[in-house]
Amino acid sequence: MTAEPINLHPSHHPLNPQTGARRVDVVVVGAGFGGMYATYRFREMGFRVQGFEAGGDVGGVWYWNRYPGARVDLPSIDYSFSFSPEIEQEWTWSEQFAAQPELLKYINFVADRLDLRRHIQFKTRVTRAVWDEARKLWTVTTDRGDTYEATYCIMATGPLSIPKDPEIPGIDRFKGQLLRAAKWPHQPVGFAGKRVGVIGTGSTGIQIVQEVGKEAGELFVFQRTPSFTMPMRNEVLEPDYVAEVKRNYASIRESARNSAVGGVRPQSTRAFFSVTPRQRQQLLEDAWKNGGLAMLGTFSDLLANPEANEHVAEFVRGKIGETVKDPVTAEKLKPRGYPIFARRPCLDSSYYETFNRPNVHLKDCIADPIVEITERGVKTQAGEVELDVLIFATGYDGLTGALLAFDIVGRDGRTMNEKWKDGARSHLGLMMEGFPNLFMTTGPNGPAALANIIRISEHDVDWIAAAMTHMEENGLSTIEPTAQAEQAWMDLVYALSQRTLLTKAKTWYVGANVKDKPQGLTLFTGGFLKYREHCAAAVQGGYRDFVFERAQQALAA
Ligand code: NA7
Repeated sequence: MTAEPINLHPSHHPLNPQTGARRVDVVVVGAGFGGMYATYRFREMGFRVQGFEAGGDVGGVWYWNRYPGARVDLPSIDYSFSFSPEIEQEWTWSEQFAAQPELLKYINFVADRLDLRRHIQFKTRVTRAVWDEARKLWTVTTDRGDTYEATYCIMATGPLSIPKDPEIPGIDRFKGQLLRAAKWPHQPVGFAGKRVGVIGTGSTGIQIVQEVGKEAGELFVFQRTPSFTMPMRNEVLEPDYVAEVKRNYASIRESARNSAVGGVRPQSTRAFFSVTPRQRQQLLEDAWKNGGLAMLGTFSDLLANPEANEHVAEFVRGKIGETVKDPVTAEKLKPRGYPIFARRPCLDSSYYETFNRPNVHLKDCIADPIVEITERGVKTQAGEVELDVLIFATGYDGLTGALLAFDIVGRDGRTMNEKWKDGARSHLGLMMEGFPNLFMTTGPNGPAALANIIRISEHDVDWIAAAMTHMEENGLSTIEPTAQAEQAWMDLVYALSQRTLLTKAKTWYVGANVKDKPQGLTLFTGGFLKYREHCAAAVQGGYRDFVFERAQQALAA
């Protein structure tokens, strides 16, 4: 990995002497996958681009999430940029599911290869973005006191970038080492001989537990809602396989773009009850053996038919029972009361086996709730667990958190917080009525979280690039969706959401993990391919769902 870049002051951008602001064409907020591609794409179009990133370098979640066991749960081949055939050929993945260090190495490789860092100011948070109606531009200010003026503002802030501490009193009191998965130290952390507690058993907690359980003196896993997790069955990628992939990248990407999940993995049109119980059992056994997210694709109706879903849930509970030796612990680990796959399905290599270790203890926070954090550890109703290290794997203010973390002020002084007070609204997950020239990548009401986020990011940036080209070619200064189009999209998102079981669990997908957050599934559940079709139709229809203003109407910026 390269050393973290020094904070660079982009003095090459012209200064507006009247406002004291630097003038650019495009501001990109965030330097994860979406922000990196946006920065590259818009630079290649000839725009002056300025990126801002809170982290010390590129990478987004993979910059921050350095906890032991952090690993992507989609195949690395899919979870990588597709826009550059050169990069596809030059980079070689070592594992089917890459671990965080390899992902970050890849991200750094791309940043170096495309010379992206000179456009990005790191360790800098955007604090405010205000639409200037007279001059038709965004004024963007940062926590370093910089001000920029930009024609276009791109929010590549990611759906999972604002980590959430648990709502437990006393966090500041803890005298041991407090670690947050999503802000993990850059230096290695040793657990040998230590009493370690982990709060949270989502994808993150599961990855941490199976790693730290091997090393810690004692590991206490504080579980409120158990997750369903399935075998990842990670593998080293053989050179022959990699060579075959490299020869076929174009068709692999094409299949991914034309799939519901934005990746190459089995999907089926077979309904669960269309085959005999024996065949069903065999198919589930095969999926369990194959690993990854194979099980979700085994039948077509697992997120639509509650009865089918429950059969699969029971199959996984059976596997938990077979793996975990202590029947009481096994029972507590078995998720009940919500459909399998309605929470993000997790993949593991030895999570359930970890509970067979004598040093690992499951603390059931439903039967015995956490009361507070103390100086010494975690106090539950039944008593205190003394700890040297306490790890929070307690999730994120997902989908909207990063966009509402600072002031975005659109037309007529209306803020995003006002616009979204009853829940996130957008058109195509890309734009909002009242916020001209402000674009989101992987935004709320798009398919973020339900499909490969890199495919979505690339798609969204390409869509935005096409809209900008349309504007430049036609002398247009602003673009904004109509209120009717936005409402129609929200109606569609809502109607589709009513057909899935995704609304039947308390998750970050529906905002249930954040106190006082408006509840609802602000995700497009029609699949990536359908999403792309809707976005393409908006363009092919001559942007009739959008209003534009002509450049001469704007005062000179
Ligand atoms: P998740 O999936 O939101 O999981 C957070 C976990 O933290 C979950 O088990 C929560 O239990 C638990 N939690 C939160 N607050 C508490 C308190 N106060 N007490 C006990 N337990 C608590 O976040 P992840 O980071 O694991 O995964 C996020 C995404 O990253 C994932 O979906 C993948 O897309 C990758 P709860 O469910 O609220 O009972």
